Amino acid sequence: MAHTMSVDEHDGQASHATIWDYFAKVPEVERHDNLSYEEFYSEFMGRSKPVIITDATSNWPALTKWSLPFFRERYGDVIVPNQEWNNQRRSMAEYIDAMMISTADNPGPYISALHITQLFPELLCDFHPQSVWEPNWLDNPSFLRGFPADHSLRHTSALVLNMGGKHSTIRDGIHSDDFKIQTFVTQVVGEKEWLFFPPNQGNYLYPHRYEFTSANSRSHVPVADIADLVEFPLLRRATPLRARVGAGDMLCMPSGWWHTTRALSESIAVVLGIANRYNWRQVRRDVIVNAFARHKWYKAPIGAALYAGSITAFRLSEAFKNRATER
Ligand SMILES: O=C(O)CCC(=O)C(=O)O
Ligand SMILES: [Fe+2]
Repeated sequence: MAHTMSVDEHDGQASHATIWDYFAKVPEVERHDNLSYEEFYSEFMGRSKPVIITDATSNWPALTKWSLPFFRERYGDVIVPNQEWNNQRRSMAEYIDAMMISTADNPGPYISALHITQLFPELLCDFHPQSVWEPNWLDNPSFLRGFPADHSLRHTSALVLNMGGKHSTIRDGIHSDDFKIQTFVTQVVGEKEWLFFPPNQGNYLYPHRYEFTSANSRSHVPVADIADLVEFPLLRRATPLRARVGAGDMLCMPSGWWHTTRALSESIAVVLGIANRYNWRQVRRDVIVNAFARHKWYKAPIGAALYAGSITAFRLSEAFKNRATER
């Protein structure tokens, strides 16, 4: 794929307000239909290439049923967990009202990781699980058996909803998903833009070092205002991809890709993160780094070794059980 931008092209332009302006002309993520399971994994996930699948959702009832008003009417009283707005917990009605009046100058909230099974179980009937979502080792009871029940990796694989109003953006800014999962983000309502940076370009993105949730997975680069590139000179070396997704598109993100998003209209998406043989090495490495970061120094090597051993044993037993199908 041709890379389009040089440092000089950037330098020739006036000051750049947002990261979207700065990387306005970069290659697009490929769009495909009619991919077999094997093609999908060998050509894309297995080669660390993001892709948009355009024919995954043709018979999803959600596509004609869901909207922000639909959620406000059905679930307005639900208190939205795990996010805060002015240090308070708010209801779906309050969030959605603010999303409906979101503007470019005054963007409304963007909420993510709303657990579908816990909050909106009826909606599980409105979409259809995809064959490429399997196998998901994070759901396998033998995965990390014997380790803490509240290990955050166990919550990482749930089906969740992300939603926001026009002009809103994901709060985390540029990040890569925790534990190096592979992520499927199916756009159900509205249009959204994505910016993607390959896993090995993390150092151009000024990552936070050793956070406890996941190693190095958040960037210090301020998405909304990068006019002051003096502070982030390495960003000039990054070679991102862009994508624009609409209702029905399933975006498939391989392990470790850095990304950020912005909603071009009101936006609702179904998100699932998984682990399987295509990303297990990255997941294992991340779990080990985390175990080191979490434990006191004298316990860290033992904790990390136990995790490493457990995941390796799990991998071997899966390989043995599935030796005929290679899944
Ligand atoms: O805007 C989106 O739905 C993507 C959000 C995202 O990157 C995430 O939830 O990790
Ligand atoms: Fe993400």
